[in-house]
Amino acid sequence: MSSEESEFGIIGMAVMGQNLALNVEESGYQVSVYNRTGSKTKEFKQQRASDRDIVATYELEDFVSSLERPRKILILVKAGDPVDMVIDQLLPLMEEGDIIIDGGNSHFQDTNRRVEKVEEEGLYYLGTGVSGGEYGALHGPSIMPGGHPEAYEEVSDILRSAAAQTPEGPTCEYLGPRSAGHYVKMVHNGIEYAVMQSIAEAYWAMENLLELNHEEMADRFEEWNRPLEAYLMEITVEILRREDEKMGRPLLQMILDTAKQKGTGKWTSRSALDLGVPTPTITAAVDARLLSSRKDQRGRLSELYETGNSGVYDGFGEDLEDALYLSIVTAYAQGLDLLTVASHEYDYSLDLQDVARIWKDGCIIRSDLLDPISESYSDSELDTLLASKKFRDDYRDGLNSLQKVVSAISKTNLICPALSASLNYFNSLTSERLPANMIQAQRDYFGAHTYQRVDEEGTFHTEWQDIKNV
Ligand code: NBP
Repeated sequence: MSSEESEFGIIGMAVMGQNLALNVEESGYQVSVYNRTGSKTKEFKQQRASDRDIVATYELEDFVSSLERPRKILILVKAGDPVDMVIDQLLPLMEEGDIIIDGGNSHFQDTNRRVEKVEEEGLYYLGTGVSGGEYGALHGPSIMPGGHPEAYEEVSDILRSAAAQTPEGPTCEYLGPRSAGHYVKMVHNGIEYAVMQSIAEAYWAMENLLELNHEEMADRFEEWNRPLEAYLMEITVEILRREDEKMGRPLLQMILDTAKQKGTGKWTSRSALDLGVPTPTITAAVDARLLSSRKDQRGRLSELYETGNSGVYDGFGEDLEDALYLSIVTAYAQGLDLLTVASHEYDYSLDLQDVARIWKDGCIIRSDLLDPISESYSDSELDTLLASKKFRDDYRDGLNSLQKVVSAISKTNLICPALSASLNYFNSLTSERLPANMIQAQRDYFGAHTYQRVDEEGTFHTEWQDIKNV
């Protein structure tokens, strides 16, 4: 063990913990590491960290006492109960002013509870979203910290040096009190779900309607991604080009069409519903994964119905690019709208310009699109991206393509739930009149819920039926 005390500690030596330990050490800090299963720590120290200033510890007491005060401990264990178990083990060993950072995908309400518990003991708790997967953790993730600002000041230099570095600064910024960081990370993941689903639908239409091969599809996505520089588009290109070594054909063809989920998309939709914020593209993406998982049922039902793929028309391919672009923009618009409302509801005081800036690099939804998004939010009055100058023009230019693509795909048995949800979201939000007058009337009819009128203030009720004669 090193004779000096470490400046930073990490608990959890799975993918994220190992890579972040190497990253923080690379930034010039001595790091102590600990994992419940000691053999993983040993293997890490002997292999990846052999020549690094990383102190491997095998007892939690040794780990804690290897750290300088105030201790700064990043937990990167499986989200849920393991985080509580680690906190319970740590608290008796730590001292006032020490800082626990939860870097996992914890639910924001769990983070609120943990902040309260840890702060009651005189310590600090920073709920901190970390995105960028394995690669980001090693080379510079997007880091979304929330919690007590004084505690953040203590760890700011370390986190900012580990984050991705952009011309506008590191992709790590203090976001707000309590669970602000984990809330932003949750919504990041919700947007991720919606962008992934939109891309999957474009791929599906290209393969089945345009009948392009995998290389041709990769070329198109690559071309479409030039102005976007979006990580999810980049990996789509690589995925389409990857061959299955065993079968000598595109690997994608050999991958089962059932998508799993860990729950962060569902959390986003659920929170949006709780706060009364429409996020239909994100919810459509969650539903699409659920539907995909019904593989057996899909197989059985597909035999009962005719299929037809007659939706293609001249110019469909060009329109598909615009449709995908608008669906991606709409995914960000919905996520940012949710953040606006959540910030107000939970007193996070989020700065959406900062949020967009720290998503610019190091995370799964990184894209050059975040530049105009961040610029749009320099207008503090902006309530939706749909109203910003830049995106208003984009919607005007591309809307017809999105309409034609959704309409064409809808004439087949192919699916486009995210593209279609984006279109309906746009149409709803830009329609001065909606058929909700009928909903009001129906509610009043069966439940005497009353309604408002267009010509008079107040609430009204109509006796729609003669109860005595029903
Ligand atoms: P995992 O989520 O796979 O968790 C494995 C780690 O949790 C191991 O170190 C394991 O220790 C530890 N652990 C468990 Br399981 N139960 C424990 C307990 N009761 N007490 C102490 N330790 C326990 O690791 P990961 O994929 O590195 O992710 C870490 C966090 O970061 C998660 O919240 C994840 O959602 C989030 N995240 C992951 C990614 C990614 O790309 N993987 C990206 C962004 C965020 P053991 O070795 O003793 O079993």
